[in-house]
Amino acid sequence: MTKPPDIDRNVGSASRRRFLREGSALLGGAVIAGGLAGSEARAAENTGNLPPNVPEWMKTPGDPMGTQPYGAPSPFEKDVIKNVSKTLPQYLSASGRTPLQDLDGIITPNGLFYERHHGGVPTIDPAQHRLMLNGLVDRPLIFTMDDIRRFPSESHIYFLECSGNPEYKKPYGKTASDLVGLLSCAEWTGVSLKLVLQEAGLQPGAKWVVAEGADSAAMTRSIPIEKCLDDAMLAYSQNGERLRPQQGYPLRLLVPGFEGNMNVKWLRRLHVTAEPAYSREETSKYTDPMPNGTAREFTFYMEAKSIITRPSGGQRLTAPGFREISGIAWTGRGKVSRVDVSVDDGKSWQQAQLQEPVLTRALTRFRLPWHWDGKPAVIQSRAIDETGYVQPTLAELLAVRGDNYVYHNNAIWPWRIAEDGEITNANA
Ligand SMILES: Nc1nc2c(c(=O)[nH]1)N[C@H]1C(S)=C(S)[C@@H](COP(=O)(O)O)O[C@H]1N2
Ligand SMILES: [Mo]
Repeated sequence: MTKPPDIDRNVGSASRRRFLREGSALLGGAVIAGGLAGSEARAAENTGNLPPNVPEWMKTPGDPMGTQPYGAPSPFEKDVIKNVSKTLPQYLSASGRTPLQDLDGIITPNGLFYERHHGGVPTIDPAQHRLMLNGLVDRPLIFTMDDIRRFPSESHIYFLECSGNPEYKKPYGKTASDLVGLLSCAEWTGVSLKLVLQEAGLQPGAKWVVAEGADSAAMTRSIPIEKCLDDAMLAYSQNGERLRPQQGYPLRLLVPGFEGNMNVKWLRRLHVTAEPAYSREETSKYTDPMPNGTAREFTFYMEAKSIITRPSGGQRLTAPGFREISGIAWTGRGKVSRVDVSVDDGKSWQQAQLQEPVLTRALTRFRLPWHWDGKPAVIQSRAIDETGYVQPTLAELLAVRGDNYVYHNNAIWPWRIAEDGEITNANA
């Protein structure tokens, strides 16, 4: 894979100013034109809520405090929900995707955090939950949740992504959520796993920590000791509040940048060993058969990836003019160092602006001002991470891995924009 040429940053900001001027003129025109014809405007007109009238919601006091002791989104946002497959059975082995195309910034609200589970979502009483730590340690220990919370805490913003995102054999989704919605990002609070392991004392020969969940799947994964002594953590909170049941309440393992599956939820046991467990999830699953008959297993890190979330599949551009292209990029290897965007089907690329701060193993938002001329276009983004790795096209990925595998698909996802503004998946 070749590295794209560098593009002068100043070009982007100069054209941004121009686009904004043209865009606001155009937008003004569109609002006036659509104001009389649009059905939304008609409905508003009927209720007399548009200027110069005083809207009805100003004429009486609003709802009293206390009708909603735990806040919820506006009823007008009722369609911003998890994307649950209607064709798959959604009980024991289930997934719900984050509606990435409807979100801004980099943090996923807890109610929209993607979920993936293999044995349903257990209802765990934290008072009866225990974490066992045994195997190659000096002192086997059992922790209550109170014990865990007595350790010094830390908070970090990390993304989490399922490595079946999307599964290779069905890259035919319509929306950003269909394609890469098994991806979310939160601020996690918990305790460094290293501290907890030190409390028990690691014995020589300790090379792996086998983590087991307290769900009916008893989902089990082996984590290399280097990661356990680095940035791995035991998390009990997510965006400031305790974990949601779907995210592993009351305690989950977080191995930042590693494939989602290794982040064992409802964590009940850490077994320190010399060898990996070769559990189901690290042999028959989450392993990629290669064209030469071997298999890639224990791949751990999620490679650099990005997607344009706005404008994106399922949305429609209503008029030519200024558009901000916005999307997210991430890499399990550290920080995103650059995102390039192409608006001409990959013929040329421009450097997008990265929203600060750019954090290690967190989502990074990128933006590029754009003027849609009303003609058919293919837009796409590619992420480059701090190791120099460049996100591949689907064709490049297939050339290396063949088409006989389902996990770890980090290909570029281009969107096709038709003349009427309709946006579809250009890889499908
Ligand atoms: N105990 C347990 N841990 C689990 C799972 C599970 O089914 N059981 N699913 C795994 C998979 S496949 C993924 S992608 C992530 C999903 O985390 P989330 O549901 O919080 O998004 O959790 C992992 N940890
Ligand atoms: Mo997963």
